[in-house]
Amino acid sequence: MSVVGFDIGNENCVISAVKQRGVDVLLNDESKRETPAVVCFGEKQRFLGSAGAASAMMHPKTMVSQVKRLIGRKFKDPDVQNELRLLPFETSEGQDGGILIQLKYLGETHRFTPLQIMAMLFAHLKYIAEANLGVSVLDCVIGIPSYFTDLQRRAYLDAAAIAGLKPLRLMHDCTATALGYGIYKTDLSNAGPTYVAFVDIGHCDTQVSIVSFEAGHMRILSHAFDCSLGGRNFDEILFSHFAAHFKEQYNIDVYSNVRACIRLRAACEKLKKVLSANAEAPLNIECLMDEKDVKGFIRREEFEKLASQLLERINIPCIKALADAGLTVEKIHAVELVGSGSRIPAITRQLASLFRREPGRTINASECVARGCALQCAMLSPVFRVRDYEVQDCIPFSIGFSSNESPISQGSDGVLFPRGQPIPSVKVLQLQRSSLFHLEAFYVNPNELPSGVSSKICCFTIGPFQSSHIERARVKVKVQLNLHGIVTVESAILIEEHVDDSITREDTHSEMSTKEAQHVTNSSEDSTTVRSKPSHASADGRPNDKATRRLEIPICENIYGAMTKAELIEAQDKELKLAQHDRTMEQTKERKNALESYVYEMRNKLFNSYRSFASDEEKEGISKSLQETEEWLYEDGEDETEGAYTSKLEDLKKLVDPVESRYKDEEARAQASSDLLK
Ligand code: ATP
Ligand code: K
Ligand code: MG
Repeated sequence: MSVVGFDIGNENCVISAVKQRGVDVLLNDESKRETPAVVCFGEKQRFLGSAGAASAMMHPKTMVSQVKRLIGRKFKDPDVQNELRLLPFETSEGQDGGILIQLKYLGETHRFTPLQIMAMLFAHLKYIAEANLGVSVLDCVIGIPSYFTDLQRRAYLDAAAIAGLKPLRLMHDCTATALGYGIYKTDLSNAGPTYVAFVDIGHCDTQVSIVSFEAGHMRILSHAFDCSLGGRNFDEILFSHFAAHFKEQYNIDVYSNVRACIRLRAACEKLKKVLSANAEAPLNIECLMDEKDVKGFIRREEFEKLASQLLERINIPCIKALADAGLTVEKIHAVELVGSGSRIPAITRQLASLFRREPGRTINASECVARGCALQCAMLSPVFRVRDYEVQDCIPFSIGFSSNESPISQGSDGVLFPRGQPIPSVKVLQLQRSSLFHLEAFYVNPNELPSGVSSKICCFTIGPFQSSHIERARVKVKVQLNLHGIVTVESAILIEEHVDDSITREDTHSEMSTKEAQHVTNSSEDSTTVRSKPSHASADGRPNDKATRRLEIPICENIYGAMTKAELIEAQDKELKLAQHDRTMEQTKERKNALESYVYEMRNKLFNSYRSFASDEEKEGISKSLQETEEWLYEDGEDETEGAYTSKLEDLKKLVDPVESRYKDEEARAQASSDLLK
């Protein structure tokens, strides 16, 4: 049993695990702490993570990256269209309006949703974790941006299910960072809460959270974000700068050449990193296009000037987060800057001037999310003991409910879970209904959402059921905002009051029939029982004039744009086949390598240690076979099956084994006589 945290980036993924002596970051196959978020479809197999990034240049059209930005989004969303233009792979619109990634692989055209690609990535990260820990990994906590919609959260859960993972929680990135920061903090003041601003600048986005820390407890006061401001925007500034420069100096238009674009972009990203540590940096690319080598140069000040608008944009989510938390900069005790995109020195200066204090750099900027997730996983797992520490997070979007087109709530807009609502939360709705009805969950305020997001979340069908007491049938619906930040309907119960007809009395909930509905209970966390007054005795103490019948009503959810159960099973099946194929290819490579090494090893031994144990005839025969096998490996046997390599190896062994056993016998004899002499 192990507990693992995953930070899935647009660019890099980090895996962390809680071990006996603390929280560790796990190394991948290349002994790296970060694994590129890349899935590449090669000629014969998939290459995932580092291997995917390494083979990207060879397979530009089947190199799939940046799926975190695409998952759970609509093809027609203008932002998505802009994204897709920058990506080298082909896409189309799915039947549900989602995105399909289209590519040729193993002689067939395949279509994958971003969710399926994400599942491949999850499976790869799971494999890395298992290889490291030596146990199977199931329970995990996965970091997500706070601005992820309900659909995107569900998509992550589905992707995890395809990969064979069980997320105990999807955790907002900054919350994970804050947990790692707060849980071991011992220098908190006793004079009220300590307020800390966390700013996370990644590859594509910026997230800001204001967190209140007290002993044994942390509470997220607000989340704000800019989902299209990250490290890559700074690359883009350099890219356009040099593209214009090269046009002028070399008369080449990089925009017209996909490969040149990829190479220049990669060079600009490198250049940006160099500028983080140096005052100036050169740019040299050989044979960029039209067989021209290009050279460039930029000073840090010049870069900062070009990027000044981007730098200013960082202030916006910070100011919003402060406002939502109801705090001014004077009240903030510390600012912590994380995410590798924040390594640009000018960003530190920008934030220092906004918050009027130097941002802290005490947290490991690239590993904090994964570490926090691993800690949370340990806290949620029954097999680990972690110190008691309460994490209270909240949602950044207001969620409303409506039924039959009219909002359900005290307010007129239907808000059930307002922005800032703690997760998890439960609310109980009381509705006057006597047969099947629908409940719609929706985002109340489009201004809170990233652009292009539909305000519809899902539709719950409550029923079928039928009450004969139309006037006196109430339905109690328990709605949950769960630990992942996803809305679900947990239960719906029909409550029928059977009234003695001879007594006419006011219905205690009559006001509800005029207002249609209202929500009643508002319990913060886990209310396991639906609260209702026992109704066998009336309020005025008269004996049982009514009896209550309770009936559980079936619930069916229709999540707009989500996978159906059948689709999920099909996707699991497909992933299984693809993974099996990769494994076969890996094993084939291994068998081929084994045969190759055997040939070299035996040729060497035949002329050295085995020399006096084989007759000339044997030597000649073996040599010939080794020679033939080697030639075969370079020609017909270049691309053979696992079985073919194995049987070739067995053939060779049949020839060599008698010689080898004579040699071993002799060795054993020599050893025995040397032991005797001792
Ligand atoms: P996201 O959080 O957007 O999903 P991510 O988690 O993969 O993405 P990070 O790994 O935090 O993102 O940051 C990647 C970004 O950091 C890239 O844009 C990269 O160019 C940038 N970066 C890395 N090192 C440096 C550096 N030394 N100076 C400037 N930028 C850097
Ligand atoms: K990351
Ligand atoms: Mg990140």
